Amino acid sequence: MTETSTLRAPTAQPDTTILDAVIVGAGFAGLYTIHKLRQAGMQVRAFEAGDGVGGTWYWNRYPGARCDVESVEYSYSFSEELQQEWKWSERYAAQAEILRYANHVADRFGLRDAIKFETRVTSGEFDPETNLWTVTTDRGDVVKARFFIMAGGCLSLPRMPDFPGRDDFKGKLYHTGTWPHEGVDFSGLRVGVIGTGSSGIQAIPQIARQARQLTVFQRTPNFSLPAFNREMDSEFERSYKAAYAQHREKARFSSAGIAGHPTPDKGALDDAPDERQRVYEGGWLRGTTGFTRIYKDILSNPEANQTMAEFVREKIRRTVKDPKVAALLTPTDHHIGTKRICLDTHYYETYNRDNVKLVDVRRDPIVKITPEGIRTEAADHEFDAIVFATGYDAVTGAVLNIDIHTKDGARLSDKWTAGPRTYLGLMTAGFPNLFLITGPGSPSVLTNMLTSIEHHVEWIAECLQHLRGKGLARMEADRAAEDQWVEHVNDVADTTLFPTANSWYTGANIPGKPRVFLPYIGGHGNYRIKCADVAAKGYEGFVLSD
Ligand code: NA7
Repeated sequence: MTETSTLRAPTAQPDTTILDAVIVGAGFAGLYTIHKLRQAGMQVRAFEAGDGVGGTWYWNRYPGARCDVESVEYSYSFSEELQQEWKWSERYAAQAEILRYANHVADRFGLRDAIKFETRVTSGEFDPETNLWTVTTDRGDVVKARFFIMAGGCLSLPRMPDFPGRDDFKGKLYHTGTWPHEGVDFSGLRVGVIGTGSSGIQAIPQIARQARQLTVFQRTPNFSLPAFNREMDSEFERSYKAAYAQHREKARFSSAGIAGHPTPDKGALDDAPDERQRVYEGGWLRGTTGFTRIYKDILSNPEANQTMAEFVREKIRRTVKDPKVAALLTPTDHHIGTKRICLDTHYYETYNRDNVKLVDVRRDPIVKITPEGIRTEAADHEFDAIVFATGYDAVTGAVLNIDIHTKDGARLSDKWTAGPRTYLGLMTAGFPNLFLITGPGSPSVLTNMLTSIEHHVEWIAECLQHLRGKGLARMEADRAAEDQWVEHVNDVADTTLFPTANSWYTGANIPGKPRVFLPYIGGHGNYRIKCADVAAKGYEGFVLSD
């Protein structure tokens, strides 16, 4: 049997096809994996919980949902025709447009027939005798494949805090990550929003414009910058597209997978205060998450960080008219950039509206959800609708939501009890032929996800072709290589300020989740070079066998 051959049963039942790969998810990672592996002549099937493609952009339909990476960068680079023909209408694309793009890609490259929709993968079992994975779903599918590929997303398992009484609420409850497809009309309603991360910060200004009364329950104020979103400038688009290949190459070897981010050689304290202020003003007006990269040491030197944090705090104080509300909205408990920095459109201005109220749940904690609304220690708040903008079980959630185990009883959830362990974020020792796209220990959520996704998919596709070419059936991370990588991931994180914040990057948003800095912060470009080097050395640190 060759690597690409398939076994077909004489009758349709049961399905004895041995696929080359089963892919979890049909977001941007899943779609490209289908395409790339099919191009290599492999037979693949993807399972997708939603009834359409798009992943994050399929689920996150809350008002104001928008990407914080510029649309010319937050898009696939693998097809020159695709990147030339697709026209983005705004600098930062809104959810609906990104979802249209995902659908366009699925149609243009004929990917839909590889996907079974409305089907969630529930388990995967590796048989060391046959080197095959048996994958099962909540719709009763049982399929066998040589490789099992996790493309379920880094921010795809929504987290609902377990407030007592949640089921008793008589109004409507929403989570930003599972928003109704038909949309929600908040006109005339009293609305409570819990959470002020990216999702809350994007949704709050939009909801405030519709709702009769909006109350925001904030636990931690976040640093947010104005996005200065605008319609796509046709001259910018033309010149960007003319040099697309160069921009993409720059992104691939940049720190965050974003060509437009600055690459400073100066530290913040190298400039005199006046000059620094000028630099910050200029950066502020550019409206980008690259703001925290204006100086090379913002994310590593507390003193440097403080100069930038204070600049943004002052902007908040100047925008919000009521000084008490401004003080509540001003972050003081973490270094700027160590929780994901947000880009907004009129977020702070929203608190100047008469119909918007802010509750600080650190001083006045939520006690329970009542049939009428939310009870805090100090008051009862009545609502017609409550929006949970409370985030995700990030990076590991979607992987551990599947019962991944081997026939001889090893379970991934056991192995990762004290935090995820991977080699390069791509594989985890003890679970052969299981690949993670943008897994823990890879740059993933610290980068433009599209850059990281394309890199991983291409690396994995090449790797599978290598195995096929050599007649090898099995690949696994070597435990010692994995241990070294995990140590390196932690060491690099510890040279930065990131681990000091209680963020979803560290798992701190989920009670009981081990506190581990989940992504690799050594820079996308460096990481890419490392992965290429590993492959060039015959997949150094992996064990390949037949
Ligand atoms: P985030 O960034 O995890 O934000 C969740 C927010 O919800 C954050 O403000 C949390 O406060 C708050 N939260 C969570 N649990 C509670 C409870 N129990 N009580 C009160 N407040 C709570 O998720 P997002 O969806 O906004 O963004 C996720 C990423 O998606 C984003 O970074 C972009 O990359 C895209 P906390 O800060 O934990 O105190």
